[in-house]
Amino acid sequence: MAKLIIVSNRLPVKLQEKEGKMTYKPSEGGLATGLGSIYKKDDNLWIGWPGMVVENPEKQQQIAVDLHDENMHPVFLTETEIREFYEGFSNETLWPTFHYFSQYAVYDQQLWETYVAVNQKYCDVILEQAEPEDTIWIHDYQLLLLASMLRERLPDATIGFFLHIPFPSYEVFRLLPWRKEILDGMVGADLVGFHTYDDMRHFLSSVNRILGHGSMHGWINMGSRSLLVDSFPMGIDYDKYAEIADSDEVKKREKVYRNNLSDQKIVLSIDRLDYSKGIPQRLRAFELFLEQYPEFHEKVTLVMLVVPSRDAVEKYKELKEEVDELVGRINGRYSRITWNPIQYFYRSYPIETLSAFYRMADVALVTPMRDGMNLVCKEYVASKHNDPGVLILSEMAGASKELSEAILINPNDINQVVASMHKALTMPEEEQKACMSRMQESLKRYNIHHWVGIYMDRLNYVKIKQMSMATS
Ligand code: GDG
Repeated sequence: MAKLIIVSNRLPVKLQEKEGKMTYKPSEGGLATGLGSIYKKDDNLWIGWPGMVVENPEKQQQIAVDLHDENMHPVFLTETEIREFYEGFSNETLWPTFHYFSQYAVYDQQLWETYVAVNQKYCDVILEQAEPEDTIWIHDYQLLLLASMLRERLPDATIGFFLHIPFPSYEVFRLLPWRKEILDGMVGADLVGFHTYDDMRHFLSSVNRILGHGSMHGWINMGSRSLLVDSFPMGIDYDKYAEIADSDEVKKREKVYRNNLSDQKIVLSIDRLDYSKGIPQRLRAFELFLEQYPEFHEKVTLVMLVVPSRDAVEKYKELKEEVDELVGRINGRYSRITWNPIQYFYRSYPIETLSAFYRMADVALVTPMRDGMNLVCKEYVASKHNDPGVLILSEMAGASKELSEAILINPNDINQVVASMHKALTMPEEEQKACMSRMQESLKRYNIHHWVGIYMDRLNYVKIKQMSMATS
C-alpha cells in the first residue's frame, strides 16, 4: 500500500542522552501536532534529523530501531553539516534573505556546497525508504533542493513542498548567487505551497523571470510536466489550546501570576529570539509609550518571553545583547520599588505556563518585521474563550491576512505602534469581546487539521489533473 512520507529538517522529537540512555522528547510544535495523527497511521513515516549529533554507528542503528516503532526514521548530521548546512546556509543565507534582511545574508560557496550535499543526504535516506508510488511531503527552507533530487530518481512520485517562511519579492530573491539552482530544486514538486497569496505571487514571478516559465492560475508549465503553486494559511490545533487554557492547572497558574501583578494591565510578547520578530523595535515602542502616557506608569507591565534560538549564529548573539541592554535601560529608567515595567524571561516554558500567560494578557503585542505566518497570535486568540483581550498584529505577519479584527500595525511606524497600545489598553470590553469572538470563529474552523486536509486534497487533485493533461 502506498504510504505518506513527511520530511522536515527536524523530527517531531528531540533526542537526548542522559546517563548513557537515549530519551525521545516529543516536540510541541504546530507541525508535529498537525501531522501527528497522519504520520503515526499505517506505514506512514516522518524522516528528519533527531536533534543530536550521533557518530557511533551502533548507536545510530539503535536509534533507527527505536524510532521505527514510532513511524520515524533518522537522518544523521555531522557537526560540520550542522554548522554549514543548518546554522550556515539555512540560517545565515536563506533565513535573512527570505525575511527581507539581505544585508545580513552570507554568500559563501562552501556553505552552499554543504547545503547541496545535505539535501542529497536526505534524498538518499528517503530513497532507501520510499516506494515509487508513495507520497512525499517536504517541509521548509532547509530542504529547497530535495523535490528535484527526488524527482530525478522517482519520476512518478507524488511530491509536495511547503514553505513555512515568507517567499521574498523577486528583487530580493535575485540577490542570491544560487537563485536559479534553488528554484530548479523547488519546481521538482507537484504542489508548492505557501502561507499567503503574496508569497505565492512572489515565487511565480521569480520562476518566470529567472527560469523563464510562465504560469496560469497557479499552474507552471515546464514542458514535460506541470506543477501547481497555491497558498494554504496554516492554522493551529485550536481545541488543544482552548482546552489547555480552560484546565484547572492553567487557571491556578494564572491566579498566582496575577497576584504578583495585581492592578496591572498585562501586555504580552512571546517569540523565539530572532531579528525577524522585531523585539528591539517593540521595546523601543513600549519605552515611547511610557514616555507619552505617564498615567500608565505603575499600571501596565510588559511580560516579555524570549525563547533562546540559534545562539551559535553571530547575528543572534548580537541581538541577545541588544535586547538585554534595552530591557535594562527601560527598567532602569522607569522602575519603582513596587513596579518593573518589563518582566523579561529568556528561556522556554512548558505549554501550561504559556497558556497562563495568554489567559492573563490584556493585550498581545505581536509585531514581527516579517513572519511567514506567526502562530503565537493565533494561540493567544484560542486561549481567550469569552474573556476580553486585544491583539495588536503586524501587517508583515502572514496571519494578518486572516485576522483583520486585530489592530493591524506597521512595525516600522513607532508612533502607530504606540497609538495602538493606547487604543488597546483603553478599548471597551464589549468591543474587545466582539473582535475576539469573530477571530475565534475563523481560527476554530481553519485549524491545523483543516490545513493538512486541504493540502493533501490539493496534492491528490494535482496528480489526477496531470494524468488527464498527459492523455489529452
Ligand atoms: C515558523 C515561521 C510560521 C514559543 N515559546 C515557547 C513555545 N513557543 C511556541 C509557540 C508557537 C511556536 O513556538 C512559534 O511559532 P511561530 O509561528 O510564532 O514562529 P516560528 O518558530 O518562527 O515558526 C512562522 C511557523 O513556522 C509555522 O509555519 O508561523 O512564520 O517563522 O507555537 O507556542 N512553546 C513552548 N514553550 C515556550 O517557551 N512549549
